[in-house]
Amino acid sequence: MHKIILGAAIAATAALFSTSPFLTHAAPGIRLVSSAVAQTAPEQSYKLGALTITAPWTRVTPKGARVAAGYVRITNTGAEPDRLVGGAFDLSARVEVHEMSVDGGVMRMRELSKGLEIAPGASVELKPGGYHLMFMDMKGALEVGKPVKGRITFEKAGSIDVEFGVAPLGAATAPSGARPAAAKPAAAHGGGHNHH
Ligand SMILES: [Cu+2]
Repeated sequence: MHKIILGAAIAATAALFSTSPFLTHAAPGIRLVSSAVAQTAPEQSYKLGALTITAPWTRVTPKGARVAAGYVRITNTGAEPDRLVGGAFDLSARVEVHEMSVDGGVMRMRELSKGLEIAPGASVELKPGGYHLMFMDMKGALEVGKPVKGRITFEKAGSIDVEFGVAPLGAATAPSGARPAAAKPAAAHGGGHNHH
């Protein structure tokens, strides 16, 4: 059994990442099939002070996974740095800010206990294989097309409520409706509404 050890660096080989039900990150070079990329919809964008939060998304996890990852692009148009320090996610007990990197061919994931700096003028993208929000102790399953409400929290700017679009298992990019590449003006809605 593989266990997620909180607070410790988590290492696994790239091969393990493709098969373990407890890991949610696809290794670079491993491209799982992602369908439904043809739709176009405006990206979701949120303003919080000098910060723009664009296209929050997550993806379906393997059966039995206890964690999921959240991705988003954050742009700081202000003159002061801020820090992404966490957030909330309706299907998880708590949210951490993590960094994933490859060290000698081994993928490692660690919590950024002081958060992730968003420098003035910088645009930081949380994406598979890099920085991400980690949704700990998941208490429900993600389903494609059913966005999940959550919150993103910064040290200075405070918190903003967002909706995370849900992409298929192994998807490398945001689902339609939360897709950064759409590069269209922000709209109030995206990805449809499925409240239950
Ligand atoms: Cu993580």
